Amino acid sequence: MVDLRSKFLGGMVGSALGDAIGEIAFRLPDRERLLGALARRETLVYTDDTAMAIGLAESLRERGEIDPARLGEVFRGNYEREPWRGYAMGPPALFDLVRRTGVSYTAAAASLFGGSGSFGNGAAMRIAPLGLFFHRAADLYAQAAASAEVTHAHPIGVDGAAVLARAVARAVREDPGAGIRPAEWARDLAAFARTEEMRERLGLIPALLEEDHPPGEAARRLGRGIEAHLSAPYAVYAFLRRPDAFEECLLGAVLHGGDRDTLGAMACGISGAYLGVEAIPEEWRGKLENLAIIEELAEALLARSA
Ligand code: R7I
Ligand code: MG
Repeated sequence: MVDLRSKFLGGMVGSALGDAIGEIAFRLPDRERLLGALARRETLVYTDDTAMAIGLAESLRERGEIDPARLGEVFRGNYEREPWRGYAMGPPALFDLVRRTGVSYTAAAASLFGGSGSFGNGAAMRIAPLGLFFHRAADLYAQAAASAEVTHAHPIGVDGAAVLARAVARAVREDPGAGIRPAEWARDLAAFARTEEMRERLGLIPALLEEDHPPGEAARRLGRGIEAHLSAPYAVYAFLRRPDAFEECLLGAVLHGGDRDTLGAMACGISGAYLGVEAIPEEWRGKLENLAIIEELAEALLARSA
């Protein structure tokens, strides 16, 4: 049995490594070249996905709950300190709007994209700390939605965060020694989703697993884009195809095109929370930028959630 501490560390470190290694895979989208580059690199640098996961973890550590106003402040402070992390256009635009007009983060987020809010995968990519912290909560959807709406007001953007949160939370509760039933997992997540777009894609996963399609084919069918419903399902698939092996989950997530860093962050947050931190190759862990800060946050979340 993997203990809770290992699972919290695994979820946080796993998600950050999926992000950092996924980013490298944009330039080296081939298994052998990517593994070779990872062996040579000294530091694995993460992107906005992990910067925002850190912000979410910091805010949960401080408040013990989702406080949207505070979460927005923490996100904005971290962005202003490190604007070069690779943020898409939504978050910087809304931080600017809040600074100029004084409206709330949730109001600013709701005004983006012509008033529909963002359906980008940005609320899902950062969700690992929330899934860990609330791994036993009955109101997980509401908690994930409250964290999402600080930047992503569109129901699909929210749904991506909620589905990933449930996957991480369930991964924490499952014993890797006992194994999981991947198709049942996918059906459970589809039933948890609240938008047709997300349900439909998640609903394709059981057949894709059963017919043992190559991951590239699954990526094409499920989507691997920047939109929440066209990336969260493939990240879930990458985990469910190889729940037994962190490294294979990661390579499956990042080697088949699309939004590689975010697919890696989402898939590997689940994998790390399931298998525990010891299942993550030590060589990769040791090279992760700001490892001590990320580990400390995982420990603090565990202490505060207990
Ligand atoms: O969701 P978000 O934070 O982006 C996350 C991605 C990840 O890959 C990160 O690694 C980073 O690279 O970016 O940022 P948003 O700007 O909210 O959403 C991402 C993109 O999705 C937008 O810039 C738009 O191109 C698109 N998009 C929309 N397009 C039209 N209408 C999101 N919502 C809409 C919409 O409502
Ligand atoms: Mg990124």
